[in-house]
Amino acid sequence: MDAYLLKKDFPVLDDKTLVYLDTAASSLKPKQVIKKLDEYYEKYSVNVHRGVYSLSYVATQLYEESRRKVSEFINADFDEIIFTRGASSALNLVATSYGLNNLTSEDEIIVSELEHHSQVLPWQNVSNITKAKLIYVPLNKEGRITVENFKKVLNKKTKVVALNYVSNVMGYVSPIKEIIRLSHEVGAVVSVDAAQAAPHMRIDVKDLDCDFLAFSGHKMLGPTGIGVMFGKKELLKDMPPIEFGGDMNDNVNLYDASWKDSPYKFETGTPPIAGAIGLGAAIDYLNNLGFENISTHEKKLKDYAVEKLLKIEDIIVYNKTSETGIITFNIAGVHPHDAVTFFDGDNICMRAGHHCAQLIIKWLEVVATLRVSFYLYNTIEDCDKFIESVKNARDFFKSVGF
Ligand code: C6P
Repeated sequence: MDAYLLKKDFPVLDDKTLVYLDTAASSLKPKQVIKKLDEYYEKYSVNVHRGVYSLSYVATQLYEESRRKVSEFINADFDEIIFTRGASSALNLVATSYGLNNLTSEDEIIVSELEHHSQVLPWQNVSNITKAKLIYVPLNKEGRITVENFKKVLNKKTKVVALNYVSNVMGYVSPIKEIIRLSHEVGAVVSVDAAQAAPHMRIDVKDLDCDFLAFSGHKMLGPTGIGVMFGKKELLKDMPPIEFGGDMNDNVNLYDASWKDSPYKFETGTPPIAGAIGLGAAIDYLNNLGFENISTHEKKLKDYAVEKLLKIEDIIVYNKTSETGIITFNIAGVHPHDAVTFFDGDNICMRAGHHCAQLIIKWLEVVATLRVSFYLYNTIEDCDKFIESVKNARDFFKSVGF
């Protein structure tokens, strides 16, 4: 895999001075995906499932073809793939439809401080309404979820386990397969937040045996406004829709109505057609490269950058042992928002703040952090520019008395 060559696929990188290190927030989009979106808008930009004319039939075929691609991408069945607005709405769908209808005050929900707000807040809401108890897995001293610590909180009252596959702040890969196996032993269902996993590693929902899994298209080269919720069909069958309206219904009477089967009962109204088609193109692109190549490349860049970062005075790296392409760090005494403004001056895009994961930021006992996230289009040259900018930032802020 030649990242220098791949850069040519990404129009935003026509600006050769730009160093894009914020893929965990959203990836850049290759022209292969943009072309597919253009094609839909230029040639078939009509609604799906409704029109009894050829153009609508073509649009429907393209939309459903993307569902097939997504199902093969994560080894699910076709009707287990629900298109949503993104990972957040997918995770909310699980909590609202499954959680609100299956939990009582006798039950427990396991989450962790390592979660993105989109995984923890929907379950806080379920807990507030149903009075089911929210239980946090104690993190180990590195801030990881471990099987050993998970066993300490798992018990017969656990009905739902809602955890991340990869943390968006620490980049750690959770031992999710073993967590799922243990959860099933006590009869709990597991909802996996795979927003930071799907862009970087092969996911096999059958091998994991997870009950639900969510991710977003825009973090994996796809368009914004499209996400995926996977659910096992035996669970989806009994789950009620959470939005009502066009296309999700079967028979409608004055005072009641019936719903289509999954996935359609969860896809109310005109779906994100272009988004789904673009996501299919993104999956083709990733499959072509192969996840082995992608993750090896990201890890190489991350290890290279961490080694150099640690040689700079006043740099604190919070996740030295992470297995993925995310580095979370600070320059001692410098607010991350000041630092990130300095980096922007060097045309380097990276994130500063709590990364929509305040619980882990509080756990780290800091106000915010800087975060770099590598992807397939980043190069050693990007790392070198980033390191140079960090050195300059550190020297500048020290010189003005920070
Ligand atoms: N994290 C980040 O900069 P949406 O925004 O719905 O596409 O994805 C939500 C989400 C859920 N889980 C995890 C682990 C995530 O990282 C994200 C999005 C971005 O870290 C934006 S806050």
